[in-house]
Amino acid sequence: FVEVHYITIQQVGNVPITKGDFQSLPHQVQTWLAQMIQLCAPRAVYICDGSEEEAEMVTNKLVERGTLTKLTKYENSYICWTDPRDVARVESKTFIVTNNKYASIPHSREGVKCVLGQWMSPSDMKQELDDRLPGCMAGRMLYVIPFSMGPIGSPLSKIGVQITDSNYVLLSMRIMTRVSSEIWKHLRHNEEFVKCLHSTGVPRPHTQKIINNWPCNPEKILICHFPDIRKVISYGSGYGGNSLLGKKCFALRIAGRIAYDEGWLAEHMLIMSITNPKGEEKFIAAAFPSACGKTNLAMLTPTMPGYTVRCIGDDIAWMRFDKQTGELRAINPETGFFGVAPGTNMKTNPNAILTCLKNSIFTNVGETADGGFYWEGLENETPPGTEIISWTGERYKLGEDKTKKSSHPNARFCCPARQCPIIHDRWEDPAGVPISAIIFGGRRPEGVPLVIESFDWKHGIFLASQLKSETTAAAEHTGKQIMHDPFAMRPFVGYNFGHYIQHWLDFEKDPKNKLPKIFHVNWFRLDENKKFLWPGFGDNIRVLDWIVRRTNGEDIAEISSVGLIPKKDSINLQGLIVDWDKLMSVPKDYWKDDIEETLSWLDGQLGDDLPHDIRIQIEQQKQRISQI
Ligand code: GTP
Ligand code: SPV
Ligand code: MN
Repeated sequence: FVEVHYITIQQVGNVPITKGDFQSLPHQVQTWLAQMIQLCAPRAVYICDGSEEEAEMVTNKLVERGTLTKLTKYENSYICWTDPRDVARVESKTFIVTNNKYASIPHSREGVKCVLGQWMSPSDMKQELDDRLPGCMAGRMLYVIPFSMGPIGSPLSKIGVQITDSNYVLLSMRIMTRVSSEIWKHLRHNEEFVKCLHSTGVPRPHTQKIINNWPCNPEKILICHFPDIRKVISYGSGYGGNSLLGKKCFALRIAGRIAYDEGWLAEHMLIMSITNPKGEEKFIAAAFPSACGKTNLAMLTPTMPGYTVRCIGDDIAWMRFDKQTGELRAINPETGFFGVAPGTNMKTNPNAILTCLKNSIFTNVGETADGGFYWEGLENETPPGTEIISWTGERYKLGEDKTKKSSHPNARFCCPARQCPIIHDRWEDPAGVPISAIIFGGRRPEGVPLVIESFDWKHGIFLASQLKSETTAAAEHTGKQIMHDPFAMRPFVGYNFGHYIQHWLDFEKDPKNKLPKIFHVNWFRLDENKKFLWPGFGDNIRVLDWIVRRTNGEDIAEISSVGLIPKKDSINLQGLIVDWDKLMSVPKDYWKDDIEETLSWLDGQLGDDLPHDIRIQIEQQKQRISQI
């Protein structure tokens, strides 16, 4: 065991730079860093270079401290149990800050609480931050993480710099984004970068007890975005969506606003390709709310012979219409998967399991006595009697007590995308892949058929605007309520949602744009015994096949009051026992109520910001339903 002593060669104010050359950083970074160092008052500063040695040093430190435990069954993989109060995104503490309130949120009707983003004024936010940031890193190391969303140096990519006092965040950022000192070279020409400040909000000496060696400050969590100046400040939480700022904060909320300004799209979407038995490949993007099936669809193992699926991304897509060809080209700005662990197994998603067998971090899952991971869904792959240590530290033997839960329902694996057995060889292509179809979907236990195709672009945007889904453990909502989640972007949009919908509608105005077909899917419809009517997972290829054939113009759809639906027998159901009529029915009473409720919700939330085209769509849908 060799102890490394760093020689302090630089200081900012009276804070030593432990590693890295502050003076060689791009000027605009130095200026911002100097201010943040002074404000947060850390013990020292560590400028990350993205190297393996750096990761090893930080990992060892976290293992020594007990934040991470090595999983001896795999290579370079670790388990982490958080403070049980810090396990999901906190939407109620997430804000967008702009001078003009209505740049951030729509003009909701009087008395309606806007749930499509929360706004705070710059002066109120300043007060909140003044109460939190000064000295917030006292006694801790401040890490400076240069990262790129998208391939380094690509014209579609964006650069960020995250400051954090959490080394768990540093390790996770290394998996989820491209962290490298190369980044600095691309900033030299005064290039803009997204400023990301993160603190767990636990300066030393501690005034509160630290649970599980997981510093956090749940009472004071605040995640705020300043889209005008491309800045994010996150305080009090170490959980993924709150702390890995490249992900939802930057790649959706800030990038969404940049995309609005520049004429492209930043979406909560997976990107995948499907190759049919004839060898024809099509790319699709799909948006489902959190924990509603993106990762699973992006890497599905087809149950239909002759089909191949490849994965480009599982959570976020940046897309723009090519000026020359008019194609919609998509890139995945991330480099890793931060996926829902429970439910993932060799049957539902073997590719995810195979991706996370090395170089991975598992958060709030259970551990087996022989140093492996365990979560609900792995019952059939783990011998009964295996000793489990749950994420809350409880020990039990598998199969003995069915009430025991090994993992938090929002437990996550974090693993490098390049390890995915079906990662597409063009997944890092800076030019992106051409999208032929866009799918929206949610958890709809009732009334909503397996698949609907939109009549046209406007109707597709209406389908996306009326998206609803049962709430999941990915955020702090309790119970299973059906919630509106337009475009699967309710928690992630960084500007006025009315402008966002209009932005989508406007792509139709340029005749050069090759608009992809838009679909709505529902894997989650239940029968009267609360059993899924559709097997899902690998069998979803059957629906994707139908969708791809529709993009080729095959005559396999018929008109219903909610959109085009498959003609009977046009979806390959060979080998399945499904109740087609129940799965595909469009019950009049359900949809009559649904459209009324949708209108009242959209009108209440968006008021006069609800685009006129959507009001027309709603009227047309009402007409069609009345004619059933
Ligand atoms: P985020 O990472 O939170 O954005 O979630 P996600 O959209 O990637 O969801 P994910 O693929 O991780 O799925 C979440 C949960 O839905 C898991 O527990 C899955 O087992 C379950 N699930 C995914 N696909 C299907 C499906 O086709 N049918 C059914 N019944 N369940 C599914
Ligand atoms: C989601 O909640 O949609 C996620 C996980 O993908 S998080 O990184 O927490 O946002
Ligand atoms: Mn997500």
